[in-house]
Amino acid sequence: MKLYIDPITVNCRKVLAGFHLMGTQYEPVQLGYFAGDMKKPEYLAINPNGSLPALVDGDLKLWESNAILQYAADKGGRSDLYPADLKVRADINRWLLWEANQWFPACYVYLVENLVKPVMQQQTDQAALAANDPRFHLLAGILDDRLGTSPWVAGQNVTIADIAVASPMHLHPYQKLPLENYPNIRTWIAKVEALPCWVATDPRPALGLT
Ligand SMILES: N[C@@H](CCC(=O)N[C@@H](CS)C(=O)NCC(=O)O)C(=O)O
Repeated sequence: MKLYIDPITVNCRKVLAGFHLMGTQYEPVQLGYFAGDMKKPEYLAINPNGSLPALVDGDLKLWESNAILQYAADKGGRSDLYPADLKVRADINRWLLWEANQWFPACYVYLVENLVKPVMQQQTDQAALAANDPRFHLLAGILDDRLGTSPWVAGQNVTIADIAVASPMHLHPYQKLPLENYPNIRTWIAKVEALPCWVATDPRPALGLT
C-alpha cells in the first residue's frame, strides 16, 4: 500500500500514528504540504479534494484519514483496535465522524491562529479565536464527559477512535487549546502522548518546535 503524506499535518500524523499502532505495512510517499504538492495534477488523480493523506492499495484510491484507519484496521484484522461488536463499532464510528465534522474544525482554528500564522510571520486573528471559542468549549465538554466515564474514548482499551480524536489536538501546547477546565481530556491526552505510536510520529522536530 502506498500512503501519500506530509507527516507534519494533523490528518497525516493521525494515519501514521494509527498505522504504527496497528503494525500496518506501507510505502510512504512524501509530499510537501507547504509546497502545495497536494494540488498537483498527479496527486489530484488520486485525491481530487487536493488534501492529504491518501492511500492507494491496488485499484483502491482511498482518501479521508478516518476511512483509511478503518480500512487498515479491517485489512490487518486488528479487531482489538477496531472491534467488530456492533455497538462498540457504532460508538467508534460515531467518534470518528464527530472528529472529522466537529472536533477537527474547532481545534484547527487554534492551530492556524496560534501556531501557523506566527510561524509564517502573520498576525493572529483574535476575533477568529473568540468566535470559535464557544464551539470549542461545547465540544470539549462533550469529550471530557465521555472521558469521565471511560479511560479511552470508546471504552476500556485504546482504539482507532483515540488516535483520530487526539490528532486535531496533537500540538495543543502550541495551539494554546484552552484545556484548563477539562481534567479528563488532560489525563487522556497524556496517556495518548505516552503511546509509542504517538512518540514515533512526533511532528515537532520537522516543524522546528523542539
Ligand atoms: N477530512 C479529511 C481532511 C483532509 C485535510 O484537510 N487535510 C489537510 C492536511 S491536515 C490538507 O491537506 N489540506 C489542504 C487543503 O485542503 O487544501 C481527512 O480526514 O483526510
